[in-house]
Amino acid sequence: MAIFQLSSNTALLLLVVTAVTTHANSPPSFVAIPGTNPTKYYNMDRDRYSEDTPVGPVIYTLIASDPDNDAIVFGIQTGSDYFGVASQNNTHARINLVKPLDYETATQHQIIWTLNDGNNIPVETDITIYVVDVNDNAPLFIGAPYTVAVTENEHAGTTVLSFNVTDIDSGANGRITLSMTEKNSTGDVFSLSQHVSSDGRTILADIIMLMKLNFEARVLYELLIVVKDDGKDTQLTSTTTATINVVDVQDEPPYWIGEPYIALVYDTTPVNTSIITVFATDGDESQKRPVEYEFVDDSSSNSSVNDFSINTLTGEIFLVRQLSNNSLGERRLKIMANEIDESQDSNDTSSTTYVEITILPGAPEHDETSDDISAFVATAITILIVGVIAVVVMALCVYHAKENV
Ligand SMILES: [Ca+2]
Ligand SMILES: [Ca+2]
Ligand SMILES: [Ca+2]
Ligand SMILES: [Ca+2]
Repeated sequence: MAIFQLSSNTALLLLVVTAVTTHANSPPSFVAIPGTNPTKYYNMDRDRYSEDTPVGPVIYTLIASDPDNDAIVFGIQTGSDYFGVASQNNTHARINLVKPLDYETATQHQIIWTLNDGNNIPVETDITIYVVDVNDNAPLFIGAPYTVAVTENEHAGTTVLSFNVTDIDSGANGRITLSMTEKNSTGDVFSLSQHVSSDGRTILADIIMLMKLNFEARVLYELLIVVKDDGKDTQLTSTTTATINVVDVQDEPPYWIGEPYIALVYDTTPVNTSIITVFATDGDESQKRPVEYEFVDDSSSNSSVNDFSINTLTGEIFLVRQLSNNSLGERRLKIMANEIDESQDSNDTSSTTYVEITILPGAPEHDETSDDISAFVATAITILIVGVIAVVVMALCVYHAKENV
């Protein structure tokens, strides 16, 4: 019994000694920010940082305390890819960014801070910080610049080009508007139709042809397209071009070069003489078909073509019959140029013109008799002049001879 009493007293004594020599050690914790309700702490929780916050400089100072005044070591268990402890002392840690924030990559970050007093298991504090968007992305034309080919026989109202424009920023920073102007505009040939997404950040745009194109009038259109976001502080724009190449189709007849065609012929002009040449060329400039020529009967005019022939390939017109006094006057020959369509995939097209031929009385033929007379007269005049001179010389000689006598 005595032994038990001693042991019991000894145990009590040991307990008292232990309580005096080893007190319980409490873990550290973040310090509350005065006047916050609900209470906030100096630990960055729910703070917001703009995505253009610079990397390096201190952005926040954590403050913690330890009931036992142990030196606190701050650490980052999660989130060290973006955040770092730049420097620290026993109660404060200065935090900076080690990588740029990017709202478009992550709108928030989880960080687990650790507070280690060296005596307790490190205290973990899980916080969230939020990234604030800035207007750091210009709107983007997907697949730009744009080039399309449009055949000139496309109907008005056809959509010739569709494209997407988008802006990856948020809110007003990503809300975009689109406009289009035509370089060297001669009127509204194209219009822009826009289908805007509900958040305003994506536009599906159609370019619609308001009128039928005409390769022979214009082969190229260039549209300047501008997109602008609605950024609060700075607005960003992007520009691109849409090139519309007009593709020729066979839709033009031949046209004549060198009109009007007027010729003079004498009724004495020899047969097979070339009178005049007509020339026509396909109006489809990029794919000219060859043309053939022919006379066309035209009862409405004095168009007797019997005296003439035309070379179907060259358009050269010849006299093929000897004219006479009865032929004098005006002739009006109607001529057609026909496109030759070797592919046979469309109808030939043609154009007509007129050649006005005036037939005059024969030009004086070369007269050898009159040439002989002219030569005779000239010779006689020459002889007469020589004779007169000889007589004058002889008279002067006689006069001088008499005076000398
Ligand atoms: Ca933007
Ligand atoms: Ca942004
Ligand atoms: Ca043609
Ligand atoms: Ca054409």
